[in-house]
Amino acid sequence: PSTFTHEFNAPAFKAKVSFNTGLFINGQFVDGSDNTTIDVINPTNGKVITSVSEGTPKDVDLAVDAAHAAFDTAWGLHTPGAQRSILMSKLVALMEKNADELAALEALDNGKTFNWARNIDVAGSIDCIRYYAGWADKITGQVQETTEDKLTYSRHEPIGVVGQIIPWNFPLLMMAWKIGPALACGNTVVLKPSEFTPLTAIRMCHLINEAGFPPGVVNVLTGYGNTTGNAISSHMRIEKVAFTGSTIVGRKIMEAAARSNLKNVTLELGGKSPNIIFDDADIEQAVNWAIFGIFWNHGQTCTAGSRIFVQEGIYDEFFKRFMEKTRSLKIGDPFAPDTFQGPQVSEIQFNRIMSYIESGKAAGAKVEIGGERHGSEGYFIKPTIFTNVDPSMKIVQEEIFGPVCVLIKFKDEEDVIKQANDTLYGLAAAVFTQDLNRALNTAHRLKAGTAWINCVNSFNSNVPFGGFKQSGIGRECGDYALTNYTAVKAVHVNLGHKM
Ligand code: TXE
Repeated sequence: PSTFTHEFNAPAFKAKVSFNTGLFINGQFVDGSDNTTIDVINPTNGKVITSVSEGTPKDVDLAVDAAHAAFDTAWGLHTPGAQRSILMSKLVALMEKNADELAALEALDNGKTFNWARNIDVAGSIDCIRYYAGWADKITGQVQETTEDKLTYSRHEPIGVVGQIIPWNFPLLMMAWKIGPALACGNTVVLKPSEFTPLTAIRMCHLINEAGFPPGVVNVLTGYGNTTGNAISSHMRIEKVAFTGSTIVGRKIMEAAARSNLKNVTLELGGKSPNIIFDDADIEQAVNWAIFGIFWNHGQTCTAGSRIFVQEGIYDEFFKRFMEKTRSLKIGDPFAPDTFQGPQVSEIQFNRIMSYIESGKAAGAKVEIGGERHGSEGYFIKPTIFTNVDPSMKIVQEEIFGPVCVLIKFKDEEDVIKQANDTLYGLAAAVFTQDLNRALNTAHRLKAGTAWINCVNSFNSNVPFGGFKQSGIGRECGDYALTNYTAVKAVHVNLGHKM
């Protein structure tokens, strides 16, 4: 397989990085069976960074074979939880050792800033694997009291080979959220990163080998969704699939699972999250969080607070400050220390977002700031604020997944809760107020899997995450995720009951 080599020369990271970029099957880096490759593009300038092997359905079969062999001999019921925990902790130590490199790869490949990548993506991934390393030796069933001549208990067994398909917006973090609970519970993994951002997943495979995981426990196939991804979701010998990505593809995953072997499905999908700011909010904090809510990660966050509802009494002041702060955001090189926003991930996403912006303009919404590309090369889009919107507009209903928000004035609690819940999504919601009753009442009435009070886009490895409505099925993170990766078996032992 080919080798990726890059000389980083950023203030925070100066180093020459080089590693193999093949498919990772049974602990080896190999070419795809068709010998084809996928170009990896640098979103700051549209140029090719490197190319990686392209997986095919045949490669998925090979990876599934390796994962089954590992499950049957070296992992699953063959490795005590404590041993899994030790290996996962070794991986954590290696991730810490290579944290700057992982952050630099993420910045290069995805376009997010090195600082955010280091402090959120990489730090969060390390925290996640550490958290699940702690669970690996604490996964137990229960004893059920039945009758005195019988012993009945349940075992929480690993499922077997699990498939995981992840997106490009948080490449490393989504890998950690997926492999963390799967490995802790004793499953073996066939994972496909996004074709747009494969580099950190490949680098992780090197660290997985270095940590000493048995070959075949983790297999990573770079490849496209409709081939490699579809081969995973429709595979007859994969018992569970976990997916993060668009709602459209989420449906396809579920259909493929239903048509093949009825594998378990968990889905983490899109959102159109409301961010509600009441008159009594701490205005400076509300502005700062609202900025972070929508513009952080270039709006490419499933929980992005893309619909900002501001109460009448505070609206004009909020608007003024929100505009000022938006104007001050620095867009540019992800490796420059003061950059807040880098490029969108790909040309496809750039075009998609620009067409949403055009649709907003055509429908009569007002662009208060932004609404156009930044610079002349790469996929940069200026932070964009729309006002004068109505609920029928696409920019109010659909997930844009870019630095674009709509600002909507509201009257009172009833009014805003009705509007906030008027969406087919239900991933997250935020409310800003100093009134405790109002904060909790509103948080409880919002139809969303996460409700933030006086903050936005805040995550913890031990807190469940997932969507209501069409934002998904199942919960990741916390002990909730363990149930996605265990099969419960009831064992009945006859202690003397005669027939
Ligand atoms: O996502 P896809 P795309 C949303 C966001 C964005 C839109 C499109 O609104 O604008 O999706 O992004 C794999 N069978 N989110 O098209 O296609 C694909 O290869 C199996 C929200 O890039 O859903 C990749 O690995 N797999 C989101 C993964 O699915 C398939 C994050 C996600 O890509 C497949 C990303 C198929 N038929 C996008 N087709 C979030 N919830 O955070 C594609 N894939």
